[in-house]
Amino acid sequence: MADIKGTQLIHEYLRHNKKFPHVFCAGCGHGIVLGSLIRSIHGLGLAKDNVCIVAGIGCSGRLAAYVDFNTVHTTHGRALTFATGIKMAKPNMHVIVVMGDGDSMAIGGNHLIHAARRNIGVTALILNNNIYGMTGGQCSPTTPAGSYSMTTPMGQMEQSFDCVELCTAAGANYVARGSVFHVNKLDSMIMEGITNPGFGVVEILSPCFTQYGRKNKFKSPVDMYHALKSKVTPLERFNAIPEAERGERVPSGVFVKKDKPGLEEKFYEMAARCQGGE
Ligand SMILES: Cc1ncc(C[n+]2csc(CCOP(=O)(O)OP(=O)(O)O)c2C)c(N)n1
Ligand code: SF4
Repeated sequence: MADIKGTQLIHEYLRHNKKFPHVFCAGCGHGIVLGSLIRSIHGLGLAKDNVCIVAGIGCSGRLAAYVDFNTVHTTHGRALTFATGIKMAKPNMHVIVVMGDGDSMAIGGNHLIHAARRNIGVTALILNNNIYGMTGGQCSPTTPAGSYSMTTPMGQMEQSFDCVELCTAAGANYVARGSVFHVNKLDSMIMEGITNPGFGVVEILSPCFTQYGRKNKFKSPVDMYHALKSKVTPLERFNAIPEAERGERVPSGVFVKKDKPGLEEKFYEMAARCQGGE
């Protein structure tokens, strides 16, 4: 495809005549992820017909509606099940799943674990805003201990999931964590997640000022982005800091990169063996 950039990219990849204006609040990180996803797909030179975006329900789930690829907007927590079916039926399709932290790790937590265990060849983008954005700010499995939400007015008492550790332990081939403040790195993580075989997960820290920030002493969306900038620390630098001094810092980078064949590769290889009478 010709070398197009900026707004030309938007015209090329968005369903601009059908689905706009978009629903995202001012300062929402999810729109930045949308831009990163488009740049990554364009950067890899993938044909639109060969890409399928599968989304669950939530503000994050709306991304699928805006882009001009094959798209499926599924039920809450079930995006990975639809994606698994699509990938098994069409192994050459690039299947990219977009989920929120609630969608992927609460109602869809079981599917996330088993997609990683099976190492199905899809790429999961987990837009982690630490809250249920769309439904009014209830706490999610990643709401940090002590922080406030609609359902934890005195502060969250439970410990939260670490998405990277969860997906690593469950067996995913590619596990990375990026943020919407560091978009160039995010673009390369998404590209690597798409091209690496097997199950790829990119956790993306994406602020929600409306439902999380306002309750947790952030003055503005900009304030949240400043906090994100100071918190996110490249993995090597993070590891060099003594544990007692890490404070609020969150490591970012590529945590796992393996090349085990995806489930669909193993399945079609077995099918060929069966048809060959072996
Ligand atoms: C089976 C089912 N349960 C609950 C809901 C209500 N619901 C819609 S979106 C959502 C949470 C969204 O939060 P998250 O996945 O973190 O995404 P965000 O909106 O923050 O991007 C919930 C609970 C639903 N649509 N379907
Ligand atoms: S509620 Fe939060 S996640 Fe949803 S669009 Fe607004 S800022 Fe984004």
